[in-house]
Amino acid sequence: MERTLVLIKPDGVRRNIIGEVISRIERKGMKIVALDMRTLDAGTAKTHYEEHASRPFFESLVEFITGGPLVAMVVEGERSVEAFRALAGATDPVAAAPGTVRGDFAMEVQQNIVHGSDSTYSAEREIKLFFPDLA
Ligand code: RTP
Ligand code: MG
Repeated sequence: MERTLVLIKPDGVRRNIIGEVISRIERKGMKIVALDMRTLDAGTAKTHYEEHASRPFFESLVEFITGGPLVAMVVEGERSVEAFRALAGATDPVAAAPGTVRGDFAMEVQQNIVHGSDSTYSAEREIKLFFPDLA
């Protein structure tokens, strides 16, 4: 069964929509197999977003993602990487379709509520980073 790493970013936690996001994942038919609330240190945040290290928004992204508690989850299901990305919607919430998490709850590209791994390869790397003890 395929696994993906989902984050409810600090903006989602601040806005009290943890339950809303989890509910959408469960309603879709995916299973939460690990879950933890934590505040990321800068090192973990930089490793998580290392593909964006040279982008102009990197520093600001690290500041945002470490700026408060987030919820990290491992979500399991058939094609869960693609399935969760579809639930999340486009990166830019203004362009994200209504009915998606970002389309329904966000207006700014950085504060876009959720993260989902973008490939099975990324999922494996990110799950190891967030849940090193998970079997
Ligand atoms: P994520 O990695 O968080 O699931 O989001 P994504 O794949 O849809 O988007 P990605 O390109 O990987 O960007 C990672 C996160 O960086 C922030 N971002 N800011 N122009 C900007 O200021 C900008 N572009 C991206 C967003 O929080 C995005 O989700
Ligand atoms: Mg990404």
